[in-house]
Order: sequence, then structure tokens, then C-alpha cells
Amino acid sequence: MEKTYKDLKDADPQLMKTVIGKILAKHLLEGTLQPGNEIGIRIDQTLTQDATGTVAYLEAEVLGMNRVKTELSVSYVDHNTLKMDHKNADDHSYLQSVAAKYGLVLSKAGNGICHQVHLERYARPGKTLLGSDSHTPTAGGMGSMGIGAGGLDVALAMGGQPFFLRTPQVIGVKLTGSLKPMVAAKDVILEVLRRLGVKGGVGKALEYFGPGIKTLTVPERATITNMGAETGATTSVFPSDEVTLEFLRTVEREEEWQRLEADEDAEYEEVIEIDLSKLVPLIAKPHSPGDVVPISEVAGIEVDQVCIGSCTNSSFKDLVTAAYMLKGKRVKPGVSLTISPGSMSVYCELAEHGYLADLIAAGARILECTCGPCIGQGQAPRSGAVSVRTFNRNFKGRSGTNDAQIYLSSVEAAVSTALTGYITDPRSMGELREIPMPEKLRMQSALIVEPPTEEEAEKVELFRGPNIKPIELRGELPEKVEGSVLIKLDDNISTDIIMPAGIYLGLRSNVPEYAKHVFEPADPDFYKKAMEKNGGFVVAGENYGQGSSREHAALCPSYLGIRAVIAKSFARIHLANLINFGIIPLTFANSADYDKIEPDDELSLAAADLESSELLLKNVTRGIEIPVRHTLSANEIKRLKAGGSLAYISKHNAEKQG
Ligand code: MIC
Ligand code: SF4
Repeated sequence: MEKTYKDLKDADPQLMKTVIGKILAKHLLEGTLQPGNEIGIRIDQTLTQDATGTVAYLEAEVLGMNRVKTELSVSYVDHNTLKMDHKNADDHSYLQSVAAKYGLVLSKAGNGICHQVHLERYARPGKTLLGSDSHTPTAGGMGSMGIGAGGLDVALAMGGQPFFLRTPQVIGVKLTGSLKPMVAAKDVILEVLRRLGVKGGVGKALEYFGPGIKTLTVPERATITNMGAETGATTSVFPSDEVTLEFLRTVEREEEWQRLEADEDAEYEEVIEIDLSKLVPLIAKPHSPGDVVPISEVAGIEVDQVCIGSCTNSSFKDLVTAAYMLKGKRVKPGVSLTISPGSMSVYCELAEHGYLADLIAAGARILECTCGPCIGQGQAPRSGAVSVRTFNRNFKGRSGTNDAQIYLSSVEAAVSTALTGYITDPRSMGELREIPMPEKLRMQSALIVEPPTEEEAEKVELFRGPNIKPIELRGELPEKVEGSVLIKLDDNISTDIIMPAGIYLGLRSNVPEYAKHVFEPADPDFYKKAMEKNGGFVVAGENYGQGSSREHAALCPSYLGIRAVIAKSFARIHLANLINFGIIPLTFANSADYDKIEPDDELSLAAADLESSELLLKNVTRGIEIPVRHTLSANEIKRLKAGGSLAYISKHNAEKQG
């Protein structure tokens, strides 16, 4: 039985009627449940993946990690599995030894993409899941509350600490009607993105309701909650109903079902209404998941590559759809089509029913069950190529090719495009016949490693390859924070620009080396400049740090001596990561003041002024003062002054021990 930890008399009564409010209430440990308020919640489950996991566990070691205190913690290996040299293999061995020592389940390379595997095997209605990956809300398709966070926050949650967040405003997304043939769940989330854009969800959470939800299966719901991350929303959740029960039956976990629905008289802060029967196939144009148009607007553009997979669209249904559409046909000779199954269970099932043969015979190249091309691990398109992908992100350069044009679509649209060789409205391909789904999706466990007993775990030695460097703690904030502006950036700067992944993924456990590539896509000389000037300031526009949860986008700039970022606004996870690593996040009180700072200007700020949420930033070069703001809580200010949360907590732990 779950306990209620907190007196809820001051909680927002409307919020308490929603699914999200109900889950938060059951897990509330600190604070009052009112939109905008900081709260601390209990975390039931955590997940990490290899690209963010090594640093999360290195941080957990700094914090004095013991056996995990959650109900379940899983360490997935899915992002970087190519093993081009020892670095990658060493990371995997470190993760395997950590899992054994501290009591985590390990999902080995090849077992599948963390979110797809978690949905199939572990996500449970009503639970909280914190993951060091921004697409953790995928579990919301099951009525679980998945939240993406930096690795340090996940490390703290594994140690039984509360997770702190601002209570989101809940937006209700009302679905009515049912999807027309060749229109998919992906089009639903693309429609949400078309309306909200890439920052419309910041500070908010999306909750789906209305008669239309009954027409969507759990994997379809998960496609929708997965890509809700692209709106900037804290989480996205569907209720847990008969459809959820049916899915749990398919994966033989029906005893884990519980009904979880909003009260009938629930009201949302805002409602977005989507009539599923009126939706048309949509597509996101380069280079933003928020740049969504009806596919008919871009139909006819010639395409070089089509990639199917990623945590958004790699379920059994997705890939059987591809097999049905490709059976007996041939991919256009000018197109390279790749398919990455979401999990080994999906992969096996495809093989068993003969679908794999249909895909292969049509000319599809089957990749491993990993993130693969989605995070630039292979399949970089040729220069200037057009690539249509069923993924969730198309930020410039993320594919590995800077001038490639990446479009995001449903599986139906992607397959249609692979068959014709140009962007194609799937409705022009005729109707798909009803796809029969198996009664059971058998879970394959050959690549899952359960942790040993506590006694055996004590004997486990942690494996540390030469590329795995310990995390250095940052010193306290000086009284005067001074330096020059090292870079000035536009709106919507993604973490793929701040800290590129792709070919550098092998450096995730080595901060000093990885830091050499900070801001490389925006300014190849950034590292040199930061070293010469001994750190400084970053200036940016709206929604700074959108996208990934990778804390390296704060950790590495912090290592280079970046002291503050002054932006028009921030993305949620990145804002938390900046605080964790001692970088002051400030916003302009008047957005127009963005024009009053130029690269190389000398800036100065008194650390003591942070006690007030409104303060003045001196532009010494121009002899002016610029009003800036922050939304930091007293606790966050303390942490920042100590050099970030990691420095603060380790100092406290050391003091406690004597
Ligand atoms: C992504 O999709 O950008 C990633 C790679 O999965 C990231 C995590 C990372 O950078 O390792 C995410 O979404 O958080
Ligand atoms: Fe992996 Fe791509 Fe999903 Fe990130 S978005 S977890 S890289 S599949």
C-alpha cells in the first residue's frame, strides 16, 4: 500500500482531481501542491542510460552511494553500443559492476531502448519514475508519471532523497473521435507540437482525457507521451483504464494494473481539444520538432534516407505496420531504409511471425535494438541529404551531418516515403488492412541481469577503465562574479549545440576531454576562448537548453569556468542541471535588454545580490546596469553559492561524518 506522506489540506483542489495531481499527492514529501510551488516527491523507480548513466553513478559515488533505496532502479545500455575502441566497452563494464554492487537491474546492450523496454517490463500505473533521459515521460502511456532529470537528481533519488520540482500547471488534452486510416498516434503529438511549439509546455504537464483515448493502445499513447518532452512539458500522462489492463495482459503483468482516472468534474488550467477524426498526416520540418505542417505541404521532396525506430516509434505495432506496408514491395533504389526495433522482445516477435523477413526482403536494413541514428550513432546522412525519420528530434547537426535536412513523421509516412523516394502522404498509398496483434508479447530476458544478493554484492569490485575520470567538485561562488561574454546565442539553443553527442558520445565519462567540445557547433573556438579567459558568461535567447537531459551541458561548461548564463528563458531540465553544477541561471527582466550585451563585454555581479530574485547585472564595458531575475529557491541559492548541488551535498555529508 502506498502511504500518503503529507497533509494535503492546502493543495490546489482542482489539481487534486487530475491524474497527475493524484500521483503527485500520493508521493508528496515536501511543499504544498499548488501550481508553481516547489515540491519534493518520493520516487518509486529510476532509470539511467549509458550516455548519462556513467556520470550519474560517478556522482552517486561522490555522494557515498549504497544499495539503491527505490522500489526499482534500472541501468540501461542503449545509446552507445558500437564499441569502436575500449572507451565504450569500459563504460559498459563500469555500469555492469555498479548495477551488481548497488542492486540495480541491468539491461545490456542489445536489449532495447530504455523507454520501450521500461514500458513493456516495468512501468506501472500510479508510480513515479525519474530517468536521466528527457523521454522518461514515455511511461505516461501506462499511467505512470515519468520525469526526465539530470543524473545527479537521479542519483539522489536512488539514495532515497526526494526529487524537487516546481508543481506543473496541468494542461488537459481532450481527444475525441478516432484516427482515420494512415493517420497515426505520431500525428497526435505532432499536432500538439504544432499548437504548443517547443517551449509551450515549459512549467506545465500534459494530461490526456476524453472519449478518444479509448481508441489508442498503450504503445500509441506512449508515442504521444514520449514526444511531449519536445514541448518542454515536465511530464505527460494518460489515465490507467481497460486499455492499460489489456496491454498489461499482453505482457503478462495484469496483476500490476490499477485504475487511475481523473474525477468526472476535474477541470484543467487550459484545455487543448483534438478531434482525432479530423487529423491529417503531419511532419516536422528541419530543424525543429515544433515546425509542424501537414505532410501535403512538403510532399514531393526527394529523399535519400528513411529511418524507422527510436523510443517514439519502435513498438511491435509500429514495426508490424512497416512490415505490412513493405511486404512484397521494394524500397526505392535511391533510398536507404533502416529499422531499429525498440526492444529484443519486439525483435523476437517480429522474427517469429515472419515480419522480419518481409522487412529484409523489401530492402530494409535492420539495426540493433538501440537509439542508433537518433543520437548520431551511425547512419549520418550524406552532405545535404534529406532524411525522413520516425524519431522525436531533428535539431541541426544531431544526425551527424550538419547540412542534412531531417524531417520527423509517423511510421506510415516514413514507409510510404521509402517506397516512392519522395515525401509522401501515406493516404495516397491506399488503406492498410487491419493489423492482427498477438495475444501475448513474450518478454525476452536473455540480456537482463538481475542484481546478486546483498552479501554477494559486497564482493563486487567496481570496474574503471582509463577513460573514466572522477567528477571534480567546483569551489564556492566568489563574492564578485566577473568575466567576459564568451558567446551570445539565439532562441531555442538545444543541448545538442551546447554539448554535442554523436561522435563524442565515447567521452561522456571523461569531463576534461568532453569539455573540449563545448559549443563546438556554434563556435569551434569556444574551448580555446574559455581557456584563455578562464571562464566567463553565456548570453542566450528563449528556451535555452531545450532537448536532452544530458547534464554534461552544464557539467562541462562549469568545468571550463562558466559562471552564469543570462537568457530570455530556460528549459526545465537544463535549468536544474545548471544549478546542480554551480552555474547561475538568470533571465532578463526586459527581453529587449538582450541587445545590450555583446560578445566580449565584461560583466560583473555580486553573489550577495542573489538573495533577492531581482538584481542588477553590470555591463562594465558599456557602463550600464541591466535588471535581471531568477526563480531560485532559498535552498537552490545555498547550493549555488557552495558551487552547485554536488559540491553542497558532499560538503554536508563530510561535515556530518565528522
Ligand atoms: C537525446 O535524445 O537527446 C538523449 C541522447 O537521449 C538525451 C540523453 C543524453 O544526452 O544522453 C536525452 O534525451 O535526455
Ligand atoms: Fe535514444 Fe533517441 Fe530516444 Fe534519446 S530520443 S532515448 S537518443 S531513441
